[in-house]
Amino acid sequence: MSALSIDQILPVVEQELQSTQFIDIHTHLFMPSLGELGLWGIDELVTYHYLEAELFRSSSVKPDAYFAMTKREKADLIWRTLFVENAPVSEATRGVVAVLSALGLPTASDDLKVAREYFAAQTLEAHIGNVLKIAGLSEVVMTNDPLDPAEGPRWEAGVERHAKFHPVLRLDGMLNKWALNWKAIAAKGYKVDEGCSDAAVAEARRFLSDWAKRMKPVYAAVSLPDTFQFPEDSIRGRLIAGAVLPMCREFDIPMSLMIGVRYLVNPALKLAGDAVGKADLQALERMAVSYPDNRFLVSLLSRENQHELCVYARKFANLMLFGCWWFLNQPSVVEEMTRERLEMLGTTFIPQHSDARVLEQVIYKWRNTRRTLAPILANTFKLLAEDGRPVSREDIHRDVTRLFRTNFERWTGLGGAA
Ligand code: HDL
Ligand code: ZN
Repeated sequence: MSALSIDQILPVVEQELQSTQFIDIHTHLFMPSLGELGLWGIDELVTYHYLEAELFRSSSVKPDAYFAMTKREKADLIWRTLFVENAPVSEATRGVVAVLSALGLPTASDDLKVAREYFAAQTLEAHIGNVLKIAGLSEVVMTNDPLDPAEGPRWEAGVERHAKFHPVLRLDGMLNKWALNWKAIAAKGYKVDEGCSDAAVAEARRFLSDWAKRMKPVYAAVSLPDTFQFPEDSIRGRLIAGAVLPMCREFDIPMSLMIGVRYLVNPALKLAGDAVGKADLQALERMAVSYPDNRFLVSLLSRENQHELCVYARKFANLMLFGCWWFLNQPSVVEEMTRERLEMLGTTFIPQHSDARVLEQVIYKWRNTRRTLAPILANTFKLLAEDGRPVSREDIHRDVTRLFRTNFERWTGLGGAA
């Protein structure tokens, strides 16, 4: 394997990032057979909840008035306010510009007429293929909540699978909203009760096993508040210990814990109303040490939790860090997080996921990831070369593949990876 000169390392890193097809391990995208749950096109891009939050800072419109508008009215207002009357310099607004540019559409129009005509002319299957190709993705991982009344019945009726979309058994409806949802589980023939007795926990496990057989998820997942504690003599604590983790072991799938959300701090903003809080990671420590036969994917929402999460990943090989989640997914924070992860964990983590809710967002989210990470990865390899170990293109290819594919494939068994 020929050693690269210091000056060759950055261009080779950029080439390997560009030529490697990534797996997007957490999105809110849906395979075509799940119908209108799947969001795509300019009106969905422009009314993304990140942009709705930014609208209210630049417009006199009040949330109630805004949410009473039609989708097109909302998009026209956001476009005018954030893209015409102001320069779209935030991460989320610039992302829409990057998508329009990548699709050869005007990026500085006064209205959305041309973009709407373009998307209206697309057929979804071909458009999905084109978008994933531009984004450099071989496949994406979905978020599928069996207790979502808009989605659960579709899976129960039977849905056509899609090779580029992998399901995830999302458990917020069960773990965070038992009081709201236990009757829906009971209505399906599972003998559960409001207080979630031991018998109910066993039935909840049967419910999860039945869904794991139906959905064949690559992992199970839940988002958790900043106040999350474990173990905990609560409905959530008992369901995690008695139903979720045993099901994950039974089906040999990881459990994804996304911790640190402060839900609806501003309810008027609806999906845009959540904020962030620093979590007590001793809950994660106790879960990792108590369940050595469970594998965990972990993403934390607070920047202040990131360094200690790297320490915990060094202590527990059954923890796999992933992503710069939500309020962390901007270059200034991604750079800090990725550098400390490389320094403390080498390539034993998954640097990013898109969290895309609208199909075309993967274009900008992965363009930004490649652009931000290239100099960071190049610097990592330059330091290695300067410290006396020659670096080859093969090294860089293998490590980029590990970061953005192999780590996830091994963790989930995707593609038969051991
Ligand atoms: O719970 C989650 O999966 C979060 O990613 C939320 O969906 C959040 O609203 C979001 O879209 N973050 O990007
Ligand atoms: Zn998400």
